[in-house]
Amino acid sequence: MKKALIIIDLQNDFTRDGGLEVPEGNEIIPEVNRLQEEFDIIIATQDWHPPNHGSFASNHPGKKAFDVDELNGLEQVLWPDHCIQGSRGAEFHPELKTEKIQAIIRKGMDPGIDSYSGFFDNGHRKSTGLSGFLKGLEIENLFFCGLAADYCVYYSIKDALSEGFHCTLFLNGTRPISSDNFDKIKEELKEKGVQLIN
Ligand code: VGL
Ligand code: ZN
Repeated sequence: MKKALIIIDLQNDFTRDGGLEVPEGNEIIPEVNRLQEEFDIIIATQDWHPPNHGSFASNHPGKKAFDVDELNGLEQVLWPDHCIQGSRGAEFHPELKTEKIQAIIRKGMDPGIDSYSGFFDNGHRKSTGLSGFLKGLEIENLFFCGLAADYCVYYSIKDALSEGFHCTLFLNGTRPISSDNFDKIKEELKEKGVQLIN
């Protein structure tokens, strides 16, 4: 069975001093680089927002970061500005090895909807094409790492399961924004048949 490594959003804004820093986010980089040695097919995602993106608290007058609001009918956590297209914060972390990355899927480009998953936007209104791309390569097993464990990694895995992929999450290769949240997510993913390994 063919396998691929999916590296989620390992970008400057999710690491130390970034716009939406994930605690200990930097610690996974050597591990993700090491994991890449075990894979022939490696895909990465990039959160890639326009400055007027509707997930930014700065675009909701009177609201602040981490408030919950609504965006075109969907509940939306409001984030600090992050991963603005073409900015340094949106670049992959400079210590991430990128030579073997075969395809980069950018997401979150529509200002009217957020896109945590690498497969679909949060309303499942549009596909990114990632599922078809992987199926075209006859890949059945996906191995996930990257940031943040409780948002983009989690939603990517849920969509991958619904697309019929067998999924594994490298716990050493991911970190959450909220560890309480991630404890619940780990239980849910285990029940859904995801392998959690170190
Ligand atoms: C992410 C919040 C907002 C992530 C992206 O990559 O997990 N989280 N945008
Ligand atoms: Zn984002």
